[in-house]
Amino acid sequence: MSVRSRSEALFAEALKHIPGGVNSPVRGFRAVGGTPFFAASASGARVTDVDGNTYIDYVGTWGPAILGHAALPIIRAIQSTAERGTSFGIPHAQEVTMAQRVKSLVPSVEKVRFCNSGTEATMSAIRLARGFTGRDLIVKFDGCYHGHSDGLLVKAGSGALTLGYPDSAGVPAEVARQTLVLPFNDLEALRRVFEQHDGQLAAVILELVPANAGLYLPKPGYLELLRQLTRDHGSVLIADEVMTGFRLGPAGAQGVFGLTPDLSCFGKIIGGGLPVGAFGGRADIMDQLAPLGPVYQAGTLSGNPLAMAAGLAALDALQSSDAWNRLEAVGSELEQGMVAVAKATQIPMQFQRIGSMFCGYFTEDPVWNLADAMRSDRTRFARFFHGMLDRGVYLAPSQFEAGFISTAHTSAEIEATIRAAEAVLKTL
Ligand code: KE4
Repeated sequence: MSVRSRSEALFAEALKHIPGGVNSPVRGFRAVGGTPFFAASASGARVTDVDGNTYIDYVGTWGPAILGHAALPIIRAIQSTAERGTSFGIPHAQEVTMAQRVKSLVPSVEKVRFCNSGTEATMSAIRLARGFTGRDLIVKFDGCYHGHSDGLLVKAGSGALTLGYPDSAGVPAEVARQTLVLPFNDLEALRRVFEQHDGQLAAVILELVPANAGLYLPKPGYLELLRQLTRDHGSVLIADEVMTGFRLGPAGAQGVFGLTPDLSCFGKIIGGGLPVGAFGGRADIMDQLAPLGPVYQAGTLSGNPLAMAAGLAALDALQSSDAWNRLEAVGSELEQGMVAVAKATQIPMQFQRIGSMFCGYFTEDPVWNLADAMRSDRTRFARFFHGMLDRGVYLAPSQFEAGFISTAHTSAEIEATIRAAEAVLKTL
């Protein structure tokens, strides 16, 4: 059992000043119980807490740390950029370079705008789709999380689901009514919503790989039907790739599934760990944005030079190596090991993975949607989480989050993780 007395003291102090002691709910360990540890430093595949305990990290600051923590190219890019100023609020070359880079990697992006979070990206994409179509209704899927803007905090995933209130207080009923929520992977529900609201749907927004209720995949034909229906009915198809973008491959999940959305949202990796968001896609839609068009969107720190430099350093490192293939290989090694130890210990676990993203559900059957995910044994998950943490492995502190592997994770980390899992599963 790791000693975490300094984390406990810090958390007690944090609770006096910050609601719930955290600046983002899912960090608070509410779903798994216990006190969150406080990070002191992180390097490569590991994070070290203020009590000196070191953990193999499968959260990776929720996705940005695809190169592992404190990756030298990113650190150097931030240092050298900061010496010339940390923010201008004036156009600068790096934001043009980053825009060119995003377009070169994601063919569906003809124009792109940067902002400061995934929430801003999806909120802005929705406003843009409404401005472009002149329609109000949007469709999302239960369990999908797209950040915390009012209209998207309806049957949301991630922390909202983890803490048990996917419909947040404070969202006006008339706003929530503009958001229709469907079960994911339900072809009939898709057809029905377009029949019932023909000509009224401004947009459909989705995670192509829902990873805020754990992680599950689109069934064969599902994305193709969605693309066909949105095209036939003049609705904007928005792919939320804040987590999957530049992680599942150079063109993210849309590259893996061969989908061409109208707009895409990004974040995380393209900031190299600094605050960032982006949304982009068809030029005829993007050009509706101010100052060109009537849809307003803005941000003091949008295109911040430090975030652009850090993000470009991350993309340079990914593109100049065999990173995505290595992430797939290490992810496959983890999956094979976890499936084997779950089988050996006869613990019902569905280990679901795509590339370097994964989730282990404690349930007998495969998970294809939120209802399936809700059938998993979260009490068992909480015990597994703490057992792994005590053995030096930090998983996402919620059943309704995905895990992330970085290029800093090697077979040594995977083997240590599998050994820890085998020991913990025997205690469940
Ligand atoms: P941010 O506003 O947190 O930068 O991004 C919101 C967002 C949008 N879209 C998707 C698919 C996302 O996963 C997120 C945020 N991801 C969560 C982790 N599941 C952030 C962790 C947190 O809320 O602290």
